[in-house]
Amino acid sequence: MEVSEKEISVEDEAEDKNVFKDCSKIAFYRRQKQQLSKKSTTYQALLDSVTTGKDSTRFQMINEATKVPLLAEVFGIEGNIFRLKITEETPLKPRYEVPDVLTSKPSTVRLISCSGDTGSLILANGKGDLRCHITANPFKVDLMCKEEVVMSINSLGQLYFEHLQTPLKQRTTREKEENASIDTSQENQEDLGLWEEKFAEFVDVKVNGPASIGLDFSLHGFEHLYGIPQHAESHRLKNTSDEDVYRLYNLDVYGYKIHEKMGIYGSVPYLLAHKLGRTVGIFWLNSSETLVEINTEPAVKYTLTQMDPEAAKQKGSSRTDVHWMSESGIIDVFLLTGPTPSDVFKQYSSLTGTQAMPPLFSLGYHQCRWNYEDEQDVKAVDAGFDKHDIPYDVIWLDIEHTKGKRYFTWDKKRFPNPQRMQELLRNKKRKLVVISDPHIKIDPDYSVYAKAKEQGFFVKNHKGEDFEGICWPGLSSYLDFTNPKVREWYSGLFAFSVYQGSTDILYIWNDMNEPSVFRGPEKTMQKNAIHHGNWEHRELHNIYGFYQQKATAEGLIQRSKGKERPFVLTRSFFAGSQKYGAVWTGDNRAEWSYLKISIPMLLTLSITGISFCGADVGGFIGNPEAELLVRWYQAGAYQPFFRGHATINSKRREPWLFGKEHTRLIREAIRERYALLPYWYSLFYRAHMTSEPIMRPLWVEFPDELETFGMEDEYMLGSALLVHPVTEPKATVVDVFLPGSSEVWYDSKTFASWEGACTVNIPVTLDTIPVFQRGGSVVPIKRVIGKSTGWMTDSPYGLRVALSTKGSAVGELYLDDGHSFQYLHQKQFLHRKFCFCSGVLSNSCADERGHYPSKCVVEQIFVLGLKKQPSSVTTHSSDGKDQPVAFTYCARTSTLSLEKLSLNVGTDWEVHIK
Ligand code: NBV
Repeated sequence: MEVSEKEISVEDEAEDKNVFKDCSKIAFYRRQKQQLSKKSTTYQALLDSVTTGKDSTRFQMINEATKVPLLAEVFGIEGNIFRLKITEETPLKPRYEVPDVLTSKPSTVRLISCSGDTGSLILANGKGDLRCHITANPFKVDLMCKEEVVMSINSLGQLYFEHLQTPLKQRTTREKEENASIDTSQENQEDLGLWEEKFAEFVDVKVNGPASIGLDFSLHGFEHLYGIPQHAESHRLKNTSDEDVYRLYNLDVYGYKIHEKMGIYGSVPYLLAHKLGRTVGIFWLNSSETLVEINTEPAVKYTLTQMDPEAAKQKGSSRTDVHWMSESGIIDVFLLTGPTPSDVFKQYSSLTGTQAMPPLFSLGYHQCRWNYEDEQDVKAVDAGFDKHDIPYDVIWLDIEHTKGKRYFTWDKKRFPNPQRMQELLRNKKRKLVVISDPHIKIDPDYSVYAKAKEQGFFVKNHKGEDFEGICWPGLSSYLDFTNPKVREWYSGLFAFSVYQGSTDILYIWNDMNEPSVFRGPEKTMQKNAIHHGNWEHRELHNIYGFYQQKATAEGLIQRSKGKERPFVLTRSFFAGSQKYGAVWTGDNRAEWSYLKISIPMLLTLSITGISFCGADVGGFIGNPEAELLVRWYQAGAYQPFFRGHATINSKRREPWLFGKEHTRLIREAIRERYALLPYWYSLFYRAHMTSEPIMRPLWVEFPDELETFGMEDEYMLGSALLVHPVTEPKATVVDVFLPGSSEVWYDSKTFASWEGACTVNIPVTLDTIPVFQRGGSVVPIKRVIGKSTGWMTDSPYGLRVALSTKGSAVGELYLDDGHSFQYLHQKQFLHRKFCFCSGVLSNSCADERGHYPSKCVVEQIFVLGLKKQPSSVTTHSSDGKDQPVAFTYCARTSTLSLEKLSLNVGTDWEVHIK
C-alpha cells in the first residue's frame, strides 16, 4: 500500500523531540563526556617506535589505562596539508575507513624528521616552514607555520578511542581479567549503550560493541569558525554547550526548526577557521554519526573599534577548541594550513574534488511543485511562462508522476505519453527533471525491484535478509549504493533503452536519500543494517546519499556515451558531493525567517565545496504571502540553484497567480537572473577549475576586515557583486555594509556610488534588490533575455565596467557549448579577459588553449565611475581598423554609455576613451 502524505504526520515531526535525538540521548556522546570528565587516562606516543616510510611517519601510541596500542601515521600532502591517522594497531576486526571521497590517493611529500629534544619529534615539510611538533607524553601535536603555533591537537587530552572488544558473553576468563577496569554492570552497560542502545521504541543492537573515537583541536588566535553543514544555523559557528552540540547525522527533518544544531539532510565534516592573517581548515574524514563541540575562549574583551588590525593580529591568546567525536571508524583528519581562504579552498578541493561544471540550462530558473498533476498541467504551466513573458528552463515532476512511486516508471493515466511531453518541452528549448528516490517498492512485478532482488542489491538487515522499511511506495527495500556493482547497475537504468519514456532532456532529482525510512529510528535506517563488505550502516550512514547522486550522475553521463554533462539534484550529501551536481536545503517553510536563514545555510555549503546550492524559493511548506514570494524570488535569483518549489497541500503559486504587479516583480527578478548568466557561468567555471566558491561570505573577499567576519545577511557573488537580499516584511530601508576602505561600490541599477568601509541606508521598495558592483570589476551580462537559456546562445552581451578608485577594472567571460564535455576534451571554449586601464578597455584571450566559434557580439558597454566626460571614443580591432563610437555621458552618475556596438566577443579589441 502506498503511503500518502496525510498518513505520515509530517507536520509536527520537527516539534516532536521523540522523533529525533538530542545529544543526551546519544550513548557515545555520554560515554566520551563521562570518561573525559574523569581526566583519568592519557595517551603517550612511543617515539622509539617511529618508522619513516615513503609516504608517512608512523609510531605507536598507548593508552595508560587500557594499554591497547594505537598506531598513528602522519602524512605530508602536497599543497601544505598534513594528514593524521590514528587507529588500533591490531583491531579485532577491520575498522571502517571512508572510501571514494578522496578523488585520488593524495600525493604525499616526504616529511623530514628533525629530532626535537628527547620526548618529542619534529616533522617538517621540505621548506621547513611547516612543522608538526609531536610531544610524546602526554601525546600532543603542535602544528607550526614558521614560528607560529597555529593549531594544537590533543592539548586538552580528549583523544578517545574505544577499541573493539569481544562481546561479554564470548569472553574468555583472560579477556575478562584484562577488561576488569571496564564497568560491566548491567545498569552501566545500558546507560552507556555499549552493546545495545535504546531510543523511543527502538533498540540498536551493536554486534561490534562500543567503537567511538574523538579528538580535540585548539586553534590559536582564532575566534571565527565556519562550516560543518548542514544545520539551519548562522554562518559563523556558535559555542556549544553540553546539551547542544553540532550534530552531523543525515536526517529527513520535515520543516526543520531554525537556529538548531541538530543534523538535517547532509553532512560535510569539515570546518574552516579564520583570523587576521590566516585561514585554516580541519577535514574529519568519517561517515558515521559525528558530533562537534566548539568553544571559543576570547583572550581579552575588546570592541572592534578599539583595535586596529595590526594590534588585533598580534593578539595571540584567544583560542577556539574544537572537539570532534564519531560513533565509529578511525581518526583520519586533514589539516589544511592555508594561509589564505583561497589556499584553503584549493587544499580542500585537491582532496575531495571541485564543483562539477553544470550544464548551462541548470543555472536558469527551475519550476517545481509536488506535484504537477499530469501532462496537461505541465503544458499549461509551461505555456503560462510564455504567456507572462517569464523565462524558465526546467519543469520538475515529483513522486506522483510514477506508477505507484515506482521510480523509472510513469503513471500512464497522468502521463500517457511522456515522450510527447518532452518533445513539447524540447521545442521550447526547455528540460524536464524527474525524481528518483533510493527506496524501491517491494513488488516482484516491478522490474527494478525484481532485478535488484535477484542480484542481492539491497541493503540487508542484521539477519542477512533484505532490509525492509516503509516509504512513499509502502514497504520498500533500499538499494545499497555503497556497492560499486549496484551503482554500475543503477547507472545503467538511465540508459534511454532501459528507462522507458525518458529522453535526453530528462534529468534527475534524488530525494529521501539520507536515507529516509518512515517509522525507522529518527526516520532513518537502523544502524545495524548491513551493507556491501559486511559493513554496518552506522559506519557509513552519512555517505549513503553521496553514493546515490554519484551513481545517478554517472548514469546520465553514460546514457550520452560520455558526451553530455549531467544534472542531478540531491537532498543528502557528504564531503565531495560537489563533484556530482547540486544540493538544496530541503523542506523549509514559507516564512520570512526561513528566507533569511537560507543565506547563511548556502554560504556554509559554499565554503565547504558545495557551490551549486539553493533553497526552495517561496518556502516548501505553507503558503507565502505575495510579498514574501517576491522577496524570495529576488533572493533566489542571486543564489546558485534557483528553483521554486511547494508541497502537495499548498496553494498553487506559479509566478503569475498573485496579481499583475507581483507577476511583474517576479518576472523582473527572474530576468535579472537571466541577464547575469554569463557572469554566473564564468563563476561556475572558476569554481570548477580553481575551487573558488561562488557565493562567498564577506570574510572570504575581505579577510583583513574584522567587521566582515560575522556577516551573513549579505554576501559576495564572485568577487564583483555584493548582494544584500531583503528578508524583512514591509522593508523601506536596508542597512548595507560596503567593505574595504580603498573600495568603491556602485548600485547595480542606479549606478550611484559609495566609498567602502561604511554602512549605507538603502531605501527599498518592493522593486529593489540591493546589489552593488565592486569598483575594479567588469561584469558580462546578456542584453536580450529569451524564453530559456537555449534561446540566448547568440544574444548580444553587455559589459558593466565599474572603475576602481584608481580608475581600472578587470573581469572575465567563459563560454562554451553549455552542455557537453568538449570544453574539457577538445578544449572547445572561450575564456576572455577584460581589462580597463588608462582609458583603454581591452578584450584579450585568457586561455590560449581554448577555441570556440561564437557569433556573439558585445553590443553595449557601460563604464561606471568615469570622472570626466571623454572627448572621443574609438574602437580598435585586431586587424588594425579604428572606428569612432557614439557615446553618452551622464555627469550626475559619472557613467559613460556605449550602445549599438558590434564587437565580437571572441576576438581581441580595444576601446579607447580619451
Ligand atoms: O517527493 C516529495 C517531497 C519533495 O517535494 C520535497 O522536495 C522533498 O524534500 N519529498 C521531500 C518527500 C516528502 C516530504 C513530506
